[in-house]
Amino acid sequence: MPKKAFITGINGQDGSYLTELLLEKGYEIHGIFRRSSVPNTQRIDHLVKPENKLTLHFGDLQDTSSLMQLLNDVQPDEIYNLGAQSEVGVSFANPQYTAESTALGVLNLLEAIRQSKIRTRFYQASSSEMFGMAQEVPQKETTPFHPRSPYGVSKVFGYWMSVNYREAYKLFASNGILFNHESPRRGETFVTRKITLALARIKAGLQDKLYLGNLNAKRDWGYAKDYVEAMWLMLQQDKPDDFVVSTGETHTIREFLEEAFGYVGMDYQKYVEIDPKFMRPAEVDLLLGDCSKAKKVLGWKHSVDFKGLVRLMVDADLKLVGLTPPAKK
Ligand code: NAP
Ligand code: F7E
Repeated sequence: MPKKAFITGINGQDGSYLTELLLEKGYEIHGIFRRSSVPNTQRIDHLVKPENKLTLHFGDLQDTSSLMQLLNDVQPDEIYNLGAQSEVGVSFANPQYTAESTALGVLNLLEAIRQSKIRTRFYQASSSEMFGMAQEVPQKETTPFHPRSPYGVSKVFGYWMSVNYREAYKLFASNGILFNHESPRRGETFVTRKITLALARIKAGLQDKLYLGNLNAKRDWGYAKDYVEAMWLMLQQDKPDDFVVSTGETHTIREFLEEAFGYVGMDYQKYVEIDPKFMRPAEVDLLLGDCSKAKKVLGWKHSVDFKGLVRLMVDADLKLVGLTPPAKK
């Protein structure tokens, strides 16, 4: 019998890479996605084919009774909770909505598991945003949390709920504390993808300027495809636990701009303008992860570094607008 996985947020960046990984491993996959007035499954459409054991169900983390029904029907061996309102900037504009999906959504799913009495393993998509105003550098599993946004606060709630269900009900629940991870499938409003897409459009003559906010914040950016492997590894362990997943390298947004524009022989300063509307009411200035525990216990390590990540994202967006990427040296 193939293992069964249930994925929330299956049509998001990570959901699509995780689905690919689990299909390669022979899993039967069930994912929930939300009804939308326009198509919203572009990231996984290529996976919907007869030879893949992939079923998409309409569902929402805010609809506990449907979650319970689905879990009863599917009886998954593993559950990956990737669904969330995941944009930090948007969470300041819509704090209640963010809390309902990103915080209470976790509780709804945990309760659906508990009440349906299924035996399963649970992965919670926790975030480096929980460290927020970082209390130490680098950040590891024992670093205290100090979230700086409604999104970060919601993720702290989801983290502790997962720990609580592990302790109270002996649920196999693990938190992946993932630092920023990006890819050509990254949403177009996150800063890395916003930069690489704008760069490609500027090069193609489709856009003149790129408007950004704070260029001084530092992030530990990795490649999403590497990071979904860490999620899977966490659920293959003998016991549940919490793990930081990161590259151990940190760079400013300005350095990302220099690397990306420099790669195609352009000077970002000619194109980038600061628009205060992209500044956040409270910023996370510096994130840098120490993933020694994931390396030691899971045997995980990243395969793509900062420069490699920038280049693969620029290459993909150049192709998207019909341009040829620079020749590899
Ligand atoms: P993403 O591309 O924004 O995907 C989020 C997914 O959640 C989308 O499929 C979205 O569906 C779905 N969703 C939103 N609200 C939902 C709800 N109420 N019920 C069910 N599904 C809902 O995010 P990602 O980058 O793949 O990240 C995956 C998870 O990891 C998220 O929980 C995120 O917060 C967390 N995380 C991400 C990073 C990162 O750097 N990427 C780092 C740490 C943690 P729609 O398309 O319908 O909106
Ligand atoms: O911002 C700055 C912004 O939105 C990164 C999510 O996946 O990773 C992500 O959260 C930095 C911030 O990602 C713009 O102020 C400047 O300092 O790409 P971002 P994020 O906030 O780090 C974590 C780990 C998650 O869990 C989240 O789900 O870039 N910045 N100018 C800008 N950011 C955006 N979005 N747009 C700008 O124009």
